[in-house]
Amino acid sequence: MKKLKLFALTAVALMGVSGVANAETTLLASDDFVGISFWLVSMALLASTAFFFIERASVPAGWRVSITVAGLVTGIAFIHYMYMRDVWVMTGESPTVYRYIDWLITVPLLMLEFYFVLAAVNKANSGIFWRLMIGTLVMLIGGYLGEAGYINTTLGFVIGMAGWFYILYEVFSGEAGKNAAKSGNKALVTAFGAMRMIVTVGWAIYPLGYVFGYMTGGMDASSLNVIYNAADFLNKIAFGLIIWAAAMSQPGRAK
Ligand SMILES: *C/C=C(C)/C=C/C=C(C)/C=C/C1=C(C)CCCC1(C)C
Repeated sequence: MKKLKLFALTAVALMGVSGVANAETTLLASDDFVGISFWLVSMALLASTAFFFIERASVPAGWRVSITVAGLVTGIAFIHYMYMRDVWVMTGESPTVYRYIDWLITVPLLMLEFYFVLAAVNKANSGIFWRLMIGTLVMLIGGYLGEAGYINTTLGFVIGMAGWFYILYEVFSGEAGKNAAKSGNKALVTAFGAMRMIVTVGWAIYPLGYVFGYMTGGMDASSLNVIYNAADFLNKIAFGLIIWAAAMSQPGRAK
């Protein structure tokens, strides 16, 4: 059974690889640095997905679901990066639709992490997740409408920023922030603080990319994509690693 599964996985992986390698136009040019950044991030996402799913067994039971979600985030992003890379390498255009579909799935999962990390230690109210979810939707819908040209780019930016600020309010001063502060659990307080820094500093890279891509006179697809790719590397992989490190520092982990 195990062998059969491995075989099926290998077959699927090979199909994906040959699909990319067939057409001459899809080969990566040696001076296409944006395309190279798509490649680098996709492979890092693949490696972290394997890492999180394997490491899941080594953390205390209460933290396991958080590590699973971290692996889902990088796994989902890996698949999207395969497509985004192809769009970029073949057309030289920003893969905006794939990018936002990826964000639409992975950002709510990252928000779920704040809830799960709180729930790993104490009882947590699910209202925390729903409020973070509303902030996420406002942020991403505003950004998408602006980037895809449905509304004015500045208006899209303002709506997106409002959603992000709402998320920051919740994790710093709202119920989520207060719960973490009064939990009295060292691993949780450290992890929560680091996750909050990522959502503040790491996430700030996205609106910067948006500004450089759309608002500083003329649109620059190359810098926009390099900035977004670097941000995804940090905010998806490092975010998961922070949770993993906190979980590993908890007493009672499996040896
Ligand atoms: C894994 C993907 C992540 C963590 C994506 C995060 C995306 C953002 C934080 C996007 C933020 C934006 C604004 C705050 C305003 C301008 C529009 C956005 C959508 C780029």
